[in-house]
Amino acid sequence: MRAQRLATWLAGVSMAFALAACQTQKPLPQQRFDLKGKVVAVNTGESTVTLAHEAIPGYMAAMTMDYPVKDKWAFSVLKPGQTVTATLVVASDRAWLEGIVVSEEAKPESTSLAPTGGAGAPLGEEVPDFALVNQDGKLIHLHQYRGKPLLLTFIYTRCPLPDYCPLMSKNFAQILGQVRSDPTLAPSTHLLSISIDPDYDKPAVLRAYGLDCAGAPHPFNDWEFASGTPEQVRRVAEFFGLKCWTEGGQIVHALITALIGPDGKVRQLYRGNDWQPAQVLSDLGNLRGVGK
Ligand SMILES: [Cu+2]
Repeated sequence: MRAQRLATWLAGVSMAFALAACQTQKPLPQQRFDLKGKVVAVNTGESTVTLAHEAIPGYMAAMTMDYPVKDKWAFSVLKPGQTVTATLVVASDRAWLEGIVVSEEAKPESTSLAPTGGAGAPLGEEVPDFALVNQDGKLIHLHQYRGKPLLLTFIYTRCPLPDYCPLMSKNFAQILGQVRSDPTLAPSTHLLSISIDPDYDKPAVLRAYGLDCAGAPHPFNDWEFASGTPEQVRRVAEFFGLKCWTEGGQIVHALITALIGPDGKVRQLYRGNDWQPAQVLSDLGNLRGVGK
């Protein structure tokens, strides 16, 4: 374990030198922060660890999120309930943990931290007519989008990690750009980003965020940003199997994106953050003519 940490550290040092050498081109893109928190879940298949961590002063509030971990040993050593320290590395388009050290073993009662998010709606399941409130403060219902494909995801505007919510919004912007320029997709695709931080993401906040993401001239015609009461958001999140709840004031946070057909049924679920816009566009293309 120690050898691996040393190797990681050395790799970091040589990278710092390499970056310093070409500093005339770009400023140092990586930031590193000390992190302390509790392991909530170990997601071996996704190579991530769900961590409920303390605040990083000046950078991010205490929260619970999935973090990529590159050290393979971590997945046989880490267990829910352990207290760990680590370095959070934030590069321009991704973030991950390095140098994880278990500072305290799990106490028996701490297993109650384990996430309870369900498996999510099976493909083909009809999506209920969930009600939400959009960026204009207007009540929306999911059934109003029937007759066209609906692509929805979950975000929150304050999310500071570039490969989580900001990446989802970046992907959506890319998909929207394609949809708008492809006459076979354009008239009939709607995007919806649902905030899991309803206390902070009021319509005005979502509107400002959406203007940044969706672009002119009619930013909200084909991409809306919505939230609602905590109960409304919880019900939608639960239906799609999003691991998401608050605990001690912290946002618990995974990622899921869903493609709903014109018939109002779940067509695809894209979990995590490694799905590509091209994949969604191809799935959208396959939906052409369905349910008309
Ligand atoms: Cu996020």
